[in-house]
Amino acid sequence: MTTISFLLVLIGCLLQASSAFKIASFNIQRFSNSKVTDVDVRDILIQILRRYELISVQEVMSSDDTAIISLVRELNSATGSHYNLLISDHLGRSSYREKYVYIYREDIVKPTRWYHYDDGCEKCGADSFIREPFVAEFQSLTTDVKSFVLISIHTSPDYAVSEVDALFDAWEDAQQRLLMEDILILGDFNADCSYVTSKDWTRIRLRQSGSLQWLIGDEVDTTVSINTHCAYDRFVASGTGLLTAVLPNTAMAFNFQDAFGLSYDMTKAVSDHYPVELELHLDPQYSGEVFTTSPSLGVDGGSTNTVDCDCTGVNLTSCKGRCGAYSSDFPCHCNASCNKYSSCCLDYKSYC
Ligand SMILES: [Ca+2]
Ligand SMILES: [Ca+2]
Repeated sequence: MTTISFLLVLIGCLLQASSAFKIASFNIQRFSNSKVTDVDVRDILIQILRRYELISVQEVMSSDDTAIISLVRELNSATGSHYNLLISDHLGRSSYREKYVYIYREDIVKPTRWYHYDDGCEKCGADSFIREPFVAEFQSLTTDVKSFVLISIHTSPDYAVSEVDALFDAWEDAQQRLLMEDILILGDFNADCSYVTSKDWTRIRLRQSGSLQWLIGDEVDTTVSINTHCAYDRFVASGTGLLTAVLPNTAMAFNFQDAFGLSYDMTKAVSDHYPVELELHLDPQYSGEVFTTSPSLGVDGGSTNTVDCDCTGVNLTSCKGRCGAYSSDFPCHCNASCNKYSSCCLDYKSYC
């Protein structure tokens, strides 16, 4: 090989490693093995995921991880890149549960610390989230901002207002716990249309805080359906390092139906959501250094705080701070269907 062609190959490798750094959040509606065994759906998912260096995926359904791991394996074989994945606990208050998954280009970005946000005592109905946020700090080689924290969330539509508000507590907790200000809260907030209306914003601290920037506006449509125009999926960011690293006008929904020229039915078979994406400024000094990649796929994200909590001081006959609470042990309930069964606590309407 001549020196010039060697240099071209080297430059090509560097360009491949550093041409862009995009982060996405994608609710892959009820993701399970059926979306991997359907080759058309799987290939579209791969075309979407390969656009990004780091993706937060929501609505991963099964307790075993074979479906999402096999998707990432296919992604790696299609792209020649090395993606790995960090997988949360199976989260929910009933038999219906979901996982959060971070998929990341392991050679240039890797998770360094992670945990499930401790959202209070589920046993007393005093916890804030149906699926507590999954928090992970990442170290990134190619970007200007060298480390940042992602907080993934998929809110309950019924309690989107209180859960989006409670993300403020998860954000403050992450700042204290990780001593980091550069934080991106991302996911399916259900923060629009009938779940969060314009009058609700005044009582949502995450929206009112001057320290946080909402990068996906209320006018954006993140839904595939032609019948809905809702900005459910969001990015909310803090910290000067991260905020200055986000390239202007890159935070948007990725309409993969238009981009790939898909039929409406094919698009809906992939998901009812578009991903939202943003791009980070690259480090002009990036030397080409890479992280060692792991021979195995799938990193266990650990589990929720299982330390037994007690209900001392919790008023089980009130819905104050207990929206969504349901258990056969409770004298009355605060969940969305309590009206139907005439089992609501007396103050349900004023709090939930
Ligand atoms: Ca919870
Ligand atoms: Ca729509």
